[in-house]
Amino acid sequence: MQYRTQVAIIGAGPAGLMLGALLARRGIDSVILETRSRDYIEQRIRAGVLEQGTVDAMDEVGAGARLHQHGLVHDGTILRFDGRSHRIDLRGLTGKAVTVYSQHELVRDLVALRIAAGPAIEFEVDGVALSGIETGRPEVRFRRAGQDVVLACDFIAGCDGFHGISRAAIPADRLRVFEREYPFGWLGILADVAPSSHELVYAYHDRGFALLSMRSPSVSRLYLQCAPDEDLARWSDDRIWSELAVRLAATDFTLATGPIVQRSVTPMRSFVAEPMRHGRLVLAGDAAHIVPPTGAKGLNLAIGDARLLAEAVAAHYAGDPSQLDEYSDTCLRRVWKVERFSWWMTQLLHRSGSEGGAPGAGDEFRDRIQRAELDYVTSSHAAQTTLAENYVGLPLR
Ligand code: FAS
Ligand code: PHB
Repeated sequence: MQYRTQVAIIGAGPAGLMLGALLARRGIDSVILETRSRDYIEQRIRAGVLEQGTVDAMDEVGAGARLHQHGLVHDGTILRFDGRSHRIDLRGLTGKAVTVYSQHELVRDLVALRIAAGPAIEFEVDGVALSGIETGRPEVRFRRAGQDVVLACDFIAGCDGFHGISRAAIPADRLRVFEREYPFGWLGILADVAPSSHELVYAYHDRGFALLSMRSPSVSRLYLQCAPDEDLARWSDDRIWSELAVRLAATDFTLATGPIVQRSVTPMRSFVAEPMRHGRLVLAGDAAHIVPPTGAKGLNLAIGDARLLAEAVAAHYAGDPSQLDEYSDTCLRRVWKVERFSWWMTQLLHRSGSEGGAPGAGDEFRDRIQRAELDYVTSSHAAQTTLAENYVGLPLR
């Protein structure tokens, strides 16, 4: 079978779904190809904090109703160390806030919007292969229900995440990769218990980093620093809760516990692939870059790419190819700033040598620098403004 569209989008994650929705708003036809099922992508627990730009994009495409109904607007966030809490007044410092809303809910909203409007999402495809990206007539071949399909298109948007196939379609002698793997990861839990803080708490502790986040007034999301290959079997519910209680301890604070309904270990890396365009292939989201989750940027960076790419593709069809020619450079200028912030937040808050949860023989010089940085950030208006303007989201350009 063969058919055609203007933009073939590989991947139905936040980048691909937002790109498809923004293109549809501009009258541009697209088809989204997804290897997983609808149920699978709508239940995949990942990020939880949306920048204002992401909220604005959801409103622009008409998918913001549930987000405004269930999202939790946060005007501040808390840094905690030595048992003391230091609130960063995001709204007071920047005039902006962030919204706590699960990534899988955002995916659900965008899938529902797309299916209601009609344009195709081909779920559970396999054997996806790109060809002709250096010509004016690229094609995507894939199998759906055992049938071979050829999708002809003008552009291919590689939105298939870090483990997708699109990045590899760029010739190795044209692709430059920049990468840093961190010597720790996050053990994350989802628990049926009301969050013990109204705002997120980022805790620096001798035993390692901990984060108190949330998904709703009755569901908590918490993380603790661990080894990148931590064995979850070594962590009973009691051990998780008691370690979180130690790391999050503060005066006038009690960590409420409850049933843990989901747990996972996520390793951490910083990764950037350049360029984000080769011929008729353009990359967006995790297909091109990864940030450690400390700064809550991965999802938001993916949406930012989709917003820039939709504008560039629309300009191309309106006769102006310049934005598409500049797409990679425009994206990468913002990507590297967000990589820097995510790296900085990660270095600030994670202890060296304490991956196993007990103070190890870490780097004492680095520990003193961390302590000085924390003292500086929590005592300087300028430093807090810098943290806040990155945390609420940098401008697209
Ligand atoms: P995604 O990976 O979300 O989506 C890519 C899609 O492409 C997937 O649905 C995949 O099934 C599909 N696909 C892959 N190969 C394909 C192929 N060959 N053909 C068709 N489809 C294909 N970010 C935060 O901000 N905060 C967090 O706390 C956080 N936690 C995370 C935890 C985990 C375990 C992971 C993996 C990521 C986390 N992230 C977090 C980052 C995450 O939110 C990503 O930044 C975000 O999902 C990026 O969106 P996409 O670029 O759309 O990629
Ligand atoms: C989350 O709720 O998943 C979350 C929140 C803030 C972060 C990272 C993850 O910095």
